Amino acid sequence: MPQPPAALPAPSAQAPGPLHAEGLVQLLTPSGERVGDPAWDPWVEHLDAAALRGLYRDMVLVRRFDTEATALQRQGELALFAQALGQEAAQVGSGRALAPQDHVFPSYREHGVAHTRGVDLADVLRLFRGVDHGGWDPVAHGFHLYTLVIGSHTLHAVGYAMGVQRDGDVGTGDASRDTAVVTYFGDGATAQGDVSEALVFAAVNRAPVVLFCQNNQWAISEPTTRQAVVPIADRAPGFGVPSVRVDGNDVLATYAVTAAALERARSGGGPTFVEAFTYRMGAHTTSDDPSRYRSADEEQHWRDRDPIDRLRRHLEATGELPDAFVDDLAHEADALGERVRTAVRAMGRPEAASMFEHVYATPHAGVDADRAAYERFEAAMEGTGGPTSTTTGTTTGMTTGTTGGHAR
Ligand SMILES: Cc1ncc(C[n+]2csc(CCOP(=O)(O)OP(=O)(O)O)c2C)c(N)n1
Ligand SMILES: [Mg+2]
Repeated sequence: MPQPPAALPAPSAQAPGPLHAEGLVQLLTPSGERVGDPAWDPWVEHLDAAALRGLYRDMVLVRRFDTEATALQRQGELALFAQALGQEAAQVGSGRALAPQDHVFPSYREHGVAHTRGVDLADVLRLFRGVDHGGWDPVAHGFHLYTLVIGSHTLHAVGYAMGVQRDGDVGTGDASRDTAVVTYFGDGATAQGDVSEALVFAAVNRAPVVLFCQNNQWAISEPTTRQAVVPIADRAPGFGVPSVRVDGNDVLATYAVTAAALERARSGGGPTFVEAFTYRMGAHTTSDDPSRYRSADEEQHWRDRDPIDRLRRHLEATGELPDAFVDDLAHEADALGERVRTAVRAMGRPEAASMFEHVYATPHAGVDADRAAYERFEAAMEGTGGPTSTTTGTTTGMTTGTTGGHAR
């Protein structure tokens, strides 16, 4: 039996595992100290103290939203909720690097990015309440609808980026025209075939796309070590897509690497893969109980590296976080919480027949047949006391429990 050549080392000998944190791009240490990096400093040097406070405000508001939405689910007002808790720096830093004309394809916990795209966070909860397929206008915000089919939207993003390229909106040198596309997905998603296909199409077409992976170290109960044996970012160069690993709990560093990747895309330089190394501090969703598969010590380790605390420490150390700002922000967060609660409770029930709308942009025989069958069913139920769209609506999936049997 021939032996494999000794020159072929085992994968684990080629690179450290997917959870190693050495060599991440970092501009703020966990204690809030600004560290210089000649390669990345130029991308953030225009951010003055007011801009940093703006990033801090974004993160505080997004976290308040997260807490409020989780409470609403526990009160039975939402069917399900997926927290962004712990990922605020990855999302706000990257989101604030975008230009108005850029277009984002998120997965389902990108509330921080939604906020930076001007989406009313209350509207994000329409989907989680089960009263809407989306909740906002993707074109108006350059922010596509949430996608729950893991990894599928990375293909949509690359396809959209190829469209942008064919429209001639890349590499013109006009800063208000050149456009980049960003797709957000998780560490677990990188094990899906769709993401590999997206990388192939992005590379060979030199698509103006940034593939932004939030490695939050968990795919529900599966750790990243079950998805990869090398750092996830190391995969991309094999497809011909350059990659960068960044400290995802450092809002400045995620801003810098995303700004650079976006600029590369807009100028016609092609795709970039960003791995933001972060931690999902909450449960996967409100249907999950992480204490069943990870330790309290691990959770504490990452609480000590909270992305919001990091920027707060920096602003405090530099004397740039006045009490008045903190007080105003606390009031603003309270008002946001109140507004979200009121808005959610006021969301009406859709007509059941509306489920057939917006499935396709153009008329579709299959959807028409489904609608007709549904209408026949409703007509047959008329007067029987059985289900009709006005008596049961489509919110029957709404439960007060923590495990309502919803797809997760
Ligand atoms: C194609 C597909 N397979 C499985 C699922 C079930 N599922 C929902 S979330 C999830 C884990 C995703 O983990 P990751 O990509 O790391 O994203 P995260 O939730 O950590 O943000 C899985 C397997 C799904 N929604 N879609
Ligand atoms: Mg994950």
